[in-house]
Amino acid sequence: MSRVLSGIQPSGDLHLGNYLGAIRNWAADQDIHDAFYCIVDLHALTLDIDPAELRSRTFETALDLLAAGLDPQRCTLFVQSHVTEHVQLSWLLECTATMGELSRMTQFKDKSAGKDSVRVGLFTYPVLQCADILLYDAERVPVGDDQRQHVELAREVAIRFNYRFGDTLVVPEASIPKVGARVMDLQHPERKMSKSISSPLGTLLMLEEPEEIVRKVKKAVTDTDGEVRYDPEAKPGVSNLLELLAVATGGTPDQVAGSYERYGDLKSATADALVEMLRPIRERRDVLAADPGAVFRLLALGAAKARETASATYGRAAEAIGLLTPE
Ligand code: AQP
Repeated sequence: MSRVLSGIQPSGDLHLGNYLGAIRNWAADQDIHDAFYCIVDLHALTLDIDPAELRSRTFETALDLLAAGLDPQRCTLFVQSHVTEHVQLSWLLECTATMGELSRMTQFKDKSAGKDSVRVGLFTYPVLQCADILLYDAERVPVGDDQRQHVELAREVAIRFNYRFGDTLVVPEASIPKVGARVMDLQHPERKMSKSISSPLGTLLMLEEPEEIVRKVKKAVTDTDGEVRYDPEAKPGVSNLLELLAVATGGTPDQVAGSYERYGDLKSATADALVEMLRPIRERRDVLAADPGAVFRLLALGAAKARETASATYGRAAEAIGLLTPE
């Protein structure tokens, strides 16, 4: 089985973009790949986060992932900071990456735009992400479209490391879903739905109450031409709804577009389909939340399992780059 690795930041409540762009595919991959999934708490430190809040969000994210179908019997689920090799390998890779490469990262440009002071971690976190991926010899990285450039960086870093220090790191490839790869904000359909950008009415949470799903979808921004047609460029709002309905019902956006003539009907059908898709996740989440000790135990087992692979890869990389191997 080929190895897959992906991660998610505990930077807020998980939303539909996280679920459709990533987590749903992670759950499907568990049975056909050797899957490693990681809650990347170190990445969340690049944002303004309160310590107590970060701790509780990390735990809540674990609960959410389990509720969304990740099963520690079939995958390795762990918290990034529990496996110290992430930071160790990241430093080795930072010493091979260039300022030019990191300055080109569009997420860095977006997140630093207009700020007087920008943290070093915000600039270098794409290298930590390279370490996350490369530590596990991952061949595939299932992510949403926004992460394409970061996975490309991991490829370049691995290729260059292998060229300079000998064959050490597995070169990964991004795996991006055909539909749902970029779920857009319902109020600002020109930008992606995101945890860290506040847009309460534009963001549909994975654990959203059914009435809220209906309310938010009803208020979603569309356009004035009144035609139900899939055209993300000209009709971003309507196309976003068509994508959501398509993933929730298993069709394509063009196919589902043919069944509706009015925006109101499209919105009702989309809201109903999303309520049904998310219902089992909410129900499982309630059951899991009743036994927090079990979740901590699963995370400890996951970290121990992850460490086996991570320490072997780090050892290989440290030796290749010329660090003295301890006796
Ligand atoms: N809108 C989206 N559509 C499809 N996939 C998405 N992902 C994120 N947003 C969308 C995918 O979810 C996984 C986890 O990414 P993340 O933790 O970076 O999620 P986020 O919601 O983007 O969180 P933040 O804190 O708001 O992060 P940034 O600052 O990156 O925007 C990834 O596979 C991602 O592709």
